[in-house]
Amino acid sequence: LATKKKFTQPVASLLEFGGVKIAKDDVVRDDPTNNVPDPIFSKLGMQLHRRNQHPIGILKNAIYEYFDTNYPNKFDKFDDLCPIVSVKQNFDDVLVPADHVSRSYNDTYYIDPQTVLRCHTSAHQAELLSGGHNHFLVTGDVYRRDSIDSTHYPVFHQMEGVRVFSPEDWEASGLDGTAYAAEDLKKCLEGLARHLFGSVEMRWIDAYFPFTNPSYELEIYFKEKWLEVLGCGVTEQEILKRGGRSNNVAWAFGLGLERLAMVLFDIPDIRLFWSTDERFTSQDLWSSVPRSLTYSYFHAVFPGPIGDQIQAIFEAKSVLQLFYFGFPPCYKDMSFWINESFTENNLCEVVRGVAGDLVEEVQLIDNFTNKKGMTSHCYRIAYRSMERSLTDDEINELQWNVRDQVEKKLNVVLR
Ligand code: FA5
Ligand code: MG
Repeated sequence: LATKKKFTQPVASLLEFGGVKIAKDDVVRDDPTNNVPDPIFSKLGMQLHRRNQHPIGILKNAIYEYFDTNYPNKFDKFDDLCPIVSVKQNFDDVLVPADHVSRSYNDTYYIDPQTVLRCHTSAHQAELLSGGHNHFLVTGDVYRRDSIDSTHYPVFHQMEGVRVFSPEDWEASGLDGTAYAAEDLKKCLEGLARHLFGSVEMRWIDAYFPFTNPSYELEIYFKEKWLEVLGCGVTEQEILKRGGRSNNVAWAFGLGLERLAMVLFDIPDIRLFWSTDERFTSQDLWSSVPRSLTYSYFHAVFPGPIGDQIQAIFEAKSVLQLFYFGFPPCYKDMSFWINESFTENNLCEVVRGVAGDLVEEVQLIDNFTNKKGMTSHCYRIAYRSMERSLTDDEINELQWNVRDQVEKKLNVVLR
């Protein structure tokens, strides 16, 4: 990458990462093989999961604690593996088929045709297995082109866990290796959920991943909805075989750390993890938040009348909503005729490029095809600052710019 000829900009626009250098999109904008925009580029290296006072770092440590207690000295931990990986690591090594949608430029950020921002921590499974690791946890930032709402963000954090078993582990149980691993996996993750939440309503859903079989997802009941928090399963034998473990069986999981932290700390919107507002980044707020929030905690942090006020709100809902929902959302609709190449992920990228974290949600609210076969979409964009009230002028200008950029970049016809 460092030698890529277009990367001849001043050092400030280059990012060096574990010996790998990459350039900002604005200096390689003429490179159609690079679809990493500036707002995403600027997240590289932030490593929220390595900040001990940040909710993501606190959660990582709480999960480590669970594994250290239940499996002393067993799991090797990695939290600074480079998020820039090869297509081979991200997809081929975990048996993602050549025609799988997740490989598309619509779903994944490419630095060049062979290099991506990892879209999951599973990208490191194969190399760690080949490196001789049998029990490991990998935590890192992962990147996906995705839709926009309160539980999806284009950069988020995952923790991967892998455990390899030997025949002696399952032979005594009377189960075959796969059934044994599946049972152990569910027990491990249910134990983790209890460690983090005490009691919480959860359910297992059958799922599909190219790298595990059987596969499951775990959902947790949060804000009147089931929220998917992790994927997992029994590792495909082919992966173990390539890693020199033909006689073994393994399980693997990938946790969405933001999703778990949202439930744990009652965080209403995923953008809050990136807030630089002191009220969110203050050590006091997070470092000693008890596992299950209590109003007395907030009373201690905010003494006096404000504590009373917060207590009242907290009794009704979460204290974070005091900040967050204190500011009103503003909705703007836009309709346009789409073309064949239109995708919602592309739209979301354009909207985020203009409005950044001021965009809360992009939602398709109307979709029809006329007699001539032209299809129109109407999207409703919710704008809301987490830190202040937006003015009408400000929102109108954002929407104006969004319309302009959508028209130019997506070649759609506004209605
Ligand atoms: C995976 O990424 C698999 N690699 C997980 C896995 C690992 C399965 C090992 C089997 C074995 P999935 O795409 O479902 O799976 O993502 C895993 C979790 O990441 C989800 O359950 C969710 O909690 C979280 N997640 C996914 N997309 C987003 C997003 N845009 N924003 C925030 N969290 C997300
Ligand atoms: Mg999933």
